[in-house]
Amino acid sequence: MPAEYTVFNALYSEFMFWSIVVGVFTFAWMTYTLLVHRQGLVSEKTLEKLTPGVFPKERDNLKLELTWIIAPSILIAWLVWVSWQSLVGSWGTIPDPLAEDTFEMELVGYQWFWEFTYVENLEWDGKGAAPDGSITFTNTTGGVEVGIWDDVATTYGASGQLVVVLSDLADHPYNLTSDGVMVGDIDAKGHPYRMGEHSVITVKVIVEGGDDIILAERHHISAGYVNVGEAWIPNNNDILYRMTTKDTGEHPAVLHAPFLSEWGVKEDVSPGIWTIMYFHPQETGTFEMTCTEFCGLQHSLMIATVHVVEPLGGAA
Ligand SMILES: [Cu+2]
Repeated sequence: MPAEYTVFNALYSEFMFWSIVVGVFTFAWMTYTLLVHRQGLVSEKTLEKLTPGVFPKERDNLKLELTWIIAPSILIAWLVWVSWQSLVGSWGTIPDPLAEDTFEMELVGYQWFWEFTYVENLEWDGKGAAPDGSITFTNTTGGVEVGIWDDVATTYGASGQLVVVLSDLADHPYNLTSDGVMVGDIDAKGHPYRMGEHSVITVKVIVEGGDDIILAERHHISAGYVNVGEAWIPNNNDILYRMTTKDTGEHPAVLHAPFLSEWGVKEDVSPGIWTIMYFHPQETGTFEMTCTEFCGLQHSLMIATVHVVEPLGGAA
């Protein structure tokens, strides 16, 4: 079921309503007819003597015939109209790739997995309980500077050890300096930080007893980052997928069709052809993307996870 804010949600309800109306009418009439005209209930005398191949012309009812032609025609015309309008609403305007709130990505289907490639940077906050502004992240050419300010230091500094962790790469702890402010070169291990990486910087305090309290967490994805089966996309942006399918070397490039049921969008992707698909998430959360074009033995396992996150400062 597509999200409530999508045009397909209203369309689904419209079709469901009329299907129920027609269904109830048809089955009620059918049941009535079956019961009233069952064998033995109508006497031999009044039984119609029908001749095979001859239409019982004397039973003509022009009004009834016109009704059952015109009424369904009006209903079908109406459903065509509302479907057409939702398609226009959904596909009518291609998002401008250069616009601030357009987030472009590449999506390639393989037998049997989805590969996402970032062409724009994305940054968002994970969980965090530190007082507002008491932990700051600043992008610099060398990496990300983390600043931890006095109020966090005094709250946790005496009882525990503040730690900054850069995950996906390696745990990299920093001790709190005496003035309560720490600016660390997170890239000390020589990793090409923010270059084609998805990195998570976590600032946590390890309190006595060994428990971790996460104070702040920031995620970075840089243009060039490639990931299989999982993607993060910014909320309230026009998401523009550029899509094709490729071979894996072992398996050939075949037809696939990514289907994002949350937004009701689906599109065929073919070898050697780049095509697009776009949608506009308006809620954060985790959603599924499946393949809806039979593409071989493990077609049903081609499921990717799409996380909608609240971006920092819009799409980069
Ligand atoms: Cu597929």
